[in-house]
Amino acid sequence: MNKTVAIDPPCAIRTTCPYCGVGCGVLATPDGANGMTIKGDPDHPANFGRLCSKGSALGETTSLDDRLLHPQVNGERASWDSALDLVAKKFRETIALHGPDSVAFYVSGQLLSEDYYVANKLMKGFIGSANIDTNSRLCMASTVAGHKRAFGTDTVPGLYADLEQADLIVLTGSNLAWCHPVLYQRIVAAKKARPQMQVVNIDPRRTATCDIADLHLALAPGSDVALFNRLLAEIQQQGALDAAFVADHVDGFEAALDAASSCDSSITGLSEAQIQQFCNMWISTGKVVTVFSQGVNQSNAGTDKVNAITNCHLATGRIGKPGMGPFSVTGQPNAMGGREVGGLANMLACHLDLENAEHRSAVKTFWEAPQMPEEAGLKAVDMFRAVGAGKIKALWVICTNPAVSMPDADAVRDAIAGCDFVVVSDLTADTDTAKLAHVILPATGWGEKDGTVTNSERCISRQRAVLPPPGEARHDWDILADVGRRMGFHAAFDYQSPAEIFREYAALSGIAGQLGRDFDISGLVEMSDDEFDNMIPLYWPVNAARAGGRFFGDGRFFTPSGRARMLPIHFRTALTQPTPEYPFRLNTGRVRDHWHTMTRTAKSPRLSQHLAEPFVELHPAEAEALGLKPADLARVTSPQGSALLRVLITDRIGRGQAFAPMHWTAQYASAGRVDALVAAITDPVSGQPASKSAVVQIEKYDAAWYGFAISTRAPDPRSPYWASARAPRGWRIELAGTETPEDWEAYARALLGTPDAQALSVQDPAKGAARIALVEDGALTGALFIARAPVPVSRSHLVHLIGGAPQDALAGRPAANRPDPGATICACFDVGVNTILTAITEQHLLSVDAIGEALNAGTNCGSCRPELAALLASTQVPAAAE
Ligand SMILES: Nc1nc2c(c(=O)[nH]1)N[C@H]1C(S)=C(S)[C@@H](COP(=O)(O)OP(=O)(O)OC[C@H]3O[C@@H](n4cnc5c(=O)[nH]c(N)nc54)[C@H](O)[C@@H]3O)O[C@H]1N2
Ligand SMILES: Nc1nc2c(c(=O)[nH]1)N[C@H]1C(S)=C(S)[C@@H](COP(=O)(O)OP(=O)(O)OC[C@H]3O[C@@H](n4cnc5c(=O)[nH]c(N)nc54)[C@H](O)[C@@H]3O)O[C@H]1N2
Ligand code: SF4
Ligand SMILES: [Mo]
Repeated sequence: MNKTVAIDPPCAIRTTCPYCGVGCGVLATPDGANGMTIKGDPDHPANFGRLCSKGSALGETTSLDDRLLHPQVNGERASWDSALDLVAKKFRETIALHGPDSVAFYVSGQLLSEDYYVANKLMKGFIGSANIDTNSRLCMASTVAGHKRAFGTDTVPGLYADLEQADLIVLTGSNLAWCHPVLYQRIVAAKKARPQMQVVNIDPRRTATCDIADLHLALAPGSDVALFNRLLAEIQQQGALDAAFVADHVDGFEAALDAASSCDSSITGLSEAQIQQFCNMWISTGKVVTVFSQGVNQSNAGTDKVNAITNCHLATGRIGKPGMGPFSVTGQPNAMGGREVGGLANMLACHLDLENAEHRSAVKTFWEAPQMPEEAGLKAVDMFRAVGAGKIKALWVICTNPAVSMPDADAVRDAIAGCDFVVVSDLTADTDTAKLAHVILPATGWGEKDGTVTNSERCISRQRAVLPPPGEARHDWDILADVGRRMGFHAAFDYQSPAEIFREYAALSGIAGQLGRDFDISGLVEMSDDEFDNMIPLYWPVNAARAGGRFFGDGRFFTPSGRARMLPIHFRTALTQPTPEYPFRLNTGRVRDHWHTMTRTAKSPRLSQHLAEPFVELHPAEAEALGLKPADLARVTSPQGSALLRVLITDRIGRGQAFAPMHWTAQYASAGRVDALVAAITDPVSGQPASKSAVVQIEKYDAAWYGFAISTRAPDPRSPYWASARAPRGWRIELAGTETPEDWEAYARALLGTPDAQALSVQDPAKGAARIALVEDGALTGALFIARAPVPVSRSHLVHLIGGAPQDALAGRPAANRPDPGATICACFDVGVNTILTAITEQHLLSVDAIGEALNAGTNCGSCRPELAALLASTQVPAAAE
């Protein structure tokens, strides 16, 4: 087997980025001080050397300052023996008293496949409950269900190369530029090389991804089904049906067409001309890929949206062939691997179904399992409801932060807080979820772990250890296996290495292959430890019959009949509709430089400058009606909860809509957890929450004062509004409150932890203004700026003064002869918006490349290029209108 590769340069270690499902290869070179230098791996087939802003900044996220280095029981340091004995004892006792379904694991698409496999084996095979679900329920469940309905298996048909070979790429519910940046860059490069390639972006918001779109369809939130149903009807009417493919390989065409034809596409809010243009582009282009992500999945009709899309590809036979097919892009680095190992409560490993007796019995025999549950376990939302109701009495949360990321997050937080016994395995004890645990187990993180992940195109890559495990941290598979042994299952959990687990998994996949399943990597069963160590990225399946490639182009599907299914899809409205009390539809999602609940990206000063506080996007007309001005604060309230967010007024969003990022936690903001606002409404087929369609009211938050501070030390903010972020050599903090403190200097000292610093201050009580600089040993260790309106100082200037000379800090702006760079756009070279705008006008720059030549901006990872293009456009439109 030639599955090895030489490492070059010599001391760089080949590994895989732990963020998005693109799964980029990384060359990491340890620097000997717990950091590393990072480069894209030119030989990795996902990225060919590219990395985005998050991947490039990985070296800034491995410091140990916030890491948990030993187990903790009830807040006290504990030995591994005592902590794991306690976990095993509590789980055993709870099961003995209340049965196996009184315990649950909630795991994550960021676990490696080997970790995930062991967690599943322990719960489903040995504890005998199916109460193991994963954050992939919030992420990919609708796609899984949609794929299974259409193809009889949860399989992405295509490859990334299809995105380069397509003549039309339709992106729906995907902000690819920010969420899968390297894939986006591959499309940008392909489009440049073949300008005839066209891109359509379907998203209620005008996102950065629109930069490459020939057509942007700002459809009404939740209305994708109506658009794709119309497309199916047009496919039939315009004679674009692949009748032979449908006759030979597809069931359900007539019913699907009937449903589609009766659907009213005006629900989309798009004009007839726009709809026609879209349908004509799609129908007239053979090589079309439809890429979809959370705008599709996270909906009460998520599975239906997926099938409305697969219907169109099946009807035209445009699937599994070069340059064509439906393409679900996965979110997490191992979202796909999790689906393969059976991470969801209704799955077994290797695409086997828990509720299929033959599959269940095959796995039971293979595992020599004492018992197997016969029915699916609780899906995430129901699981936390059962925790809240006291039905689940022992819960183990691994590699995910549900107190922040689950819908109805306050209720989830309270449920966890009220649970009899909670174990959390994480890198840090500071997450909103870990703070509620009885036992916190220190896991190794990216850069320390070893194992495999599968990306969006079914490519299995290795994550490799670059650094030693810090303190007493242990690998997730090792912790799980140890608990399995302590619960009495010695032989089944006697693993010594991830390679051993991988081989067992590969062997099970061979059995799945014999049962007719597609996930079969039995060709890797014989892999030695060395071969596992040196494994190069490879595509499944890997068995005697085939290696990698596309699925379904041959018309062979994995349903009992071997034929694909088209489904009758009827438009269903969102379950919550705006009301006079809650008039706004709240959409939620991601920003370019943060990852989920920020436990890693917020450690990087570079990544923290792009968007440094939680915000809500609102249309200018809505802001005006609410009396909101730029940079005001707004109280956003839903029937579930409330948040306090900075207002970002923009016409990128439609009337009646609002958008807020999902990232902020109680660790970084006073009230920035947007999932506190999201109702726990789920798709009836997949159980995936509708995270993009909360209803909210928005009102101006009348602060008596606003503040901005910088500090070398972590701040201790107490005001009703605060948001903190890392900055070079320290922190930056936004503040606001309703009660004005009497003594701003005392306030600043308490906030910034500088009781003994020398204070320089300028105060104007009549205007409610104060500027205080705190100096220790001649260096500026803190500064606080207070005003009655949002503080008009230059943040980008001030963050660079932290720890430096205190002179001029009180001015809050650069001297008149030194321009203010403005908010960071290019994170790699720290180039601000004002610098870019000035260069564009003064140097008459006409392209993103020209900006790069002048300022370096956009020339490293390229993640900011869509924003550079938008700045160019903003300067050129008025000129053109003159
Ligand atoms: N920077 C960054 N990248 C990430 C992540 C991250 O945290 N940060 N997380 C990763 C993960 S786990 C995931 S799952 C992916 C998610 O990747 P994406 O799905 O691309 O990201 P989101 O921002 O959640 O949502 C995508 C878009 O759906 C749109 N949308 C909302 N409602 C609708 C609708 O009804 N119809 C349509 N057509 N669109 C709608 C939103 O406006 C939004 O722009 O990103 C991955 N990549
Ligand atoms: N409103 C709204 N809510 C959403 C979404 C949305 O679009 N809108 N998106 C949903 C989606 S798609 C997703 S994927 C989820 C993500 O939500 P979460 O999974 O809750 O978010 P993360 O911050 O990625 O949590 C990962 C945790 O694991 C820890 N960790 C990292 N590496 C390791 C490791 O190797 N081992 C262990 N044991 N721990 C580790 C991290 O420190 C962190 O605490 O959020 C969902 N929630
Ligand atoms: S696109 Fe960025 S975040 Fe995603 S895997 Fe590649 S480097 Fe990592
Ligand atoms: Mo996700």
